[in-house]
Amino acid sequence: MKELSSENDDKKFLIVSPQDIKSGVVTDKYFIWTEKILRSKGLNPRVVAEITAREWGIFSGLNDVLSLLEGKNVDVYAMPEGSIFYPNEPVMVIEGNYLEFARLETSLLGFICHSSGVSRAAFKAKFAAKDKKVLSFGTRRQHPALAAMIERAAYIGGVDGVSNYSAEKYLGLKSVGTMPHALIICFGDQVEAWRAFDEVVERGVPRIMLVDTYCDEKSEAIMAVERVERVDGVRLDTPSSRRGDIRAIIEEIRWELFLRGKDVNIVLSGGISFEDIAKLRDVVDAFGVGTSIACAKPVDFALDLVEKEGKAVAKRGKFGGRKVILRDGVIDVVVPYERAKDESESVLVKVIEGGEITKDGEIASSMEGGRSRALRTMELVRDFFVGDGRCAFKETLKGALIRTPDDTDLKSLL
Ligand code: PCP
Repeated sequence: MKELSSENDDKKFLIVSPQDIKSGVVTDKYFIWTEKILRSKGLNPRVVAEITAREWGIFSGLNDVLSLLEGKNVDVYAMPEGSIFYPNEPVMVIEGNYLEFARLETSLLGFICHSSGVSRAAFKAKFAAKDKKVLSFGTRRQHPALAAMIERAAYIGGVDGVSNYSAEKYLGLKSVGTMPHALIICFGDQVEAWRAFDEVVERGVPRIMLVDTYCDEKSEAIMAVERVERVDGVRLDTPSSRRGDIRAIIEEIRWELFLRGKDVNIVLSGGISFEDIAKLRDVVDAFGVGTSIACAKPVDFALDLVEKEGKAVAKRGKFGGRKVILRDGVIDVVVPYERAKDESESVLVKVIEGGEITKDGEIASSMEGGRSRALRTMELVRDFFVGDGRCAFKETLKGALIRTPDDTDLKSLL
């Protein structure tokens, strides 16, 4: 089969090629049969497809969807990246003849399910950390071909820094980090390793010394500040691998450093959960988070046909007809397209017109724009929970869907 041959066949890694994604080789077999059946019966209806999830999240991955759908004869509307979305709200709408995009559904959903899942996790981590820093340390937990995608999604979700070096090349983001245990073991002496780091690494990089390789975290933290010329912080990588009360250990370390007049930062990493962040943010300055962000549960987006030849349709369990989302801060009202007074107010913007990416599409898929949007949303969600949660939509149409941060699981991380 010609379409299944790949230019990656002679490469060392099992990674599907961008061309195979774009052309729809990366699809589920049932779409191949669907295409064959519809073509043989001369069916190719004009449809409106909506992409919705049953859960809330932070939307990202639009950049790759635009690359996927560019050149297809469709119009696409989408939420800008970094937007919060709630259950049953369309994050994207595709209008066109079904066969134009049918077999791309698998890759399209894959792009946004994974990326938005990572963005949501990063958002939760940063929401829990408040003014303390969150660093994405988890690309080693996933396939390396996904490293830049994961760091981009984490950055959009609100992390303060990403550790994968490829982010510099692929995203233009400066990568961050501390030091591995392997460096200390290579020296066989933690003080020598710390001093070497201080001597060799560029001056602009914070000196965060890893203090749990050979001895107790407190002894090594004291050793670091007393024996190394410049120390900006210490990293404890042990909360999940050691018994004991990590909060008590951190408080002891802070006291000892305070006693010595060394006001250095505490960085905590190793199996950190969102709940750990919320509980420890008062004694920790930065959290290095791996699995909880990089291996986040994907969002359960589905693509459904909601209109066929101009008529509202829906399968069981879905809301039929094209919709408009009206947003006030972080409170949404979803109304039928025909009932919306002013379409321009919709959260969904036209990102592709007749196969061409629009100016709005470029803006909506900007990484920095997405991150600013998510960070602004974080503050609005916080205000919603500490305020009266008032809905400014005074008159909503009967039957409209109203969604607020109460539809998320963020309250427990306040
Ligand atoms: C890595 C790093 C972070 C870990 C991964 C974050 O640890 O030090 O603490 O991932 P997690 O949240 O999934 O635990 P190691 O692989 O132990 O590497 P090293 O010893 O070099 O720090």
